[in-house]
Amino acid sequence: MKFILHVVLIATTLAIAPVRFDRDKVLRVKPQDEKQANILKDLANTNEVKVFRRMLNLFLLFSKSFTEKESRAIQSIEKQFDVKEDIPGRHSHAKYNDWDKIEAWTEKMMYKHPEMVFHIKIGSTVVGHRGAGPLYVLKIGKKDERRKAIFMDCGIHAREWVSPAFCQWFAYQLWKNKIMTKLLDQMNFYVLPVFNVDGYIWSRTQYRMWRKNHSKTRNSNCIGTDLNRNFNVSWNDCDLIHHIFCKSEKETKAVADFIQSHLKSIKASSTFHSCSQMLLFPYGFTSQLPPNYEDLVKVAKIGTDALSTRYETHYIYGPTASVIYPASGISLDWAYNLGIKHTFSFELRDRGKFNFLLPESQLKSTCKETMLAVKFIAKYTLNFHTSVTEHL
Ligand code: 0X9
Ligand code: ZN
Repeated sequence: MKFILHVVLIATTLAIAPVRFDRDKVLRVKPQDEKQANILKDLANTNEVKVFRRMLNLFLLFSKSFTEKESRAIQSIEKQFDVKEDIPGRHSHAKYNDWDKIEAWTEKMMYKHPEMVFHIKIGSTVVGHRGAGPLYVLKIGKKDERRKAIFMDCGIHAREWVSPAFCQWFAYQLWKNKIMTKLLDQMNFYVLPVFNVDGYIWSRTQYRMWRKNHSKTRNSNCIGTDLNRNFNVSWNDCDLIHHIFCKSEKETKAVADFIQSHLKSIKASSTFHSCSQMLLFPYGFTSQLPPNYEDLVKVAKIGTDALSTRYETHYIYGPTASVIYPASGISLDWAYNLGIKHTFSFELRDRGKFNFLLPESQLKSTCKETMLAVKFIAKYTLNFHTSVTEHL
């Protein structure tokens, strides 16, 4: 069993200077017995492990000497912690694009396919780059509002860069891929390329491992709320713990309002995260199984089988609470409780090596394999709802 711990030694930074990771270390540690494994498990369960220099010896005690290959992998992870300046150049589907490029890309999509791509302003970012900006969902498909539709969102968690990259790839593939073009004849897609724009900008420019949005939390000096704990589902206890309230965030409210107002047409939804190669479905807030559990298992099984045919990437699937961990306020459960009975959540590549720092070299292959699962879910949803309507 291997764990990667990123060890933030001391980050002394000026308030607005990007957080540097030059003196940080990434340790790949192989526990030698159960006791060591348990200590590491506890540490790995925290989102971020901050360890001061004098404690480093404790970790080094556990670590074996690394092979050359492992050391190279570690160096490559360490390099990625360096926050880069905005990279000049064009938008690319093989790269992690900055927000500016993604914004410009959505405009371009509209101009390129004026009959099929529409901007829908659902709200605004809180901080933005140059002040708050609009938050757009791309409606892809024919104008008809009554058509069956799938809602997809990417980038709810700032540091999971592969997720917005997938939404961009998906939209681009709709015209490249015959099956997708055929699906577009019959259904629409609502694509939110970056849910958490402010967080994404922060992660791109200041702090690579940022997860939440960038709003000021009520009654606290903390910045940021986890948008995937902010949906109105199973909120009684969370209220007391986090001193925030459900749908407190502008982004959550914008997305929730949009989905609610399009509920007649939205038949399925998928949210894209990284990492750990999982296809999850409800519930996260309880260990009870959802009423259409068998159906969801079937879709998840075929979807992940399809995904693995391309590069043999292995996914596990199942209810969120048991497969990953119990969590309240997640978008997946909220959408399900609203009546969208085919709601899935992808935790994209990888599992355990690069984690949130998936190299760009893996971007295309990740997107290509994910498309296979998404295509299956879309086809399944369409058939399911067509046959349901036919039998009414
Ligand atoms: O903690 C989360 O919000 C998700 N894991 S992540 O590492 N991407 O942060 C899991 C929550 C439930 N599953 C999803 N909605 N993906
Ligand atoms: Zn996530």
